[in-house]
Amino acid sequence: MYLQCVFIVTICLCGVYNIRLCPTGGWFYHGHCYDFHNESYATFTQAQERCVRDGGNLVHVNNAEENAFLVEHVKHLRPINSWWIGLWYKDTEGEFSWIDDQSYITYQDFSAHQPDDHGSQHNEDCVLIWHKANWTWNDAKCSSQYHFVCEKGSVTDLVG
Ligand SMILES: [Ca+2]
Ligand SMILES: [Ca+2]
Repeated sequence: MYLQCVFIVTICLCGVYNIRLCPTGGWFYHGHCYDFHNESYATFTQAQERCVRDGGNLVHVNNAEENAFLVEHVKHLRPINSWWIGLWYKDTEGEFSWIDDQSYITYQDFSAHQPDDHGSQHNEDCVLIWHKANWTWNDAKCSSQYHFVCEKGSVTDLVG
């Protein structure tokens, strides 16, 4: 009975949010699987290492729709905190780039007055979805610890 209820509730919630689970765990969205890690806190590097170990990368936010999918999840997960995404200031070329394919940003959702590099003190080189500004983006210190989201390739990669 308990399991039946869990199953029905899961089906209903997934129906409402138009989401479903990946065959290997995580949330399925447009052919990719997403793992929301809120069980612990990690630095940007630790987070990326964990994502790579699981066969993915820190999430590459390609467009507003994918960003909305992420925000819809993270704002409901507890404890409330910020979430690393796969965007960082890898080098001194003056632009943020995505960690999975080194591409520069075409879409971004930075908060007002961000990125600010902490008042130009040059110590904020990694980007997160910021719980303190309605889930918009902020550049933060890479050594700070937050939750994080991993994104894994296509479903055929996962099941093939
Ligand atoms: Ca993506
Ligand atoms: Ca900042």
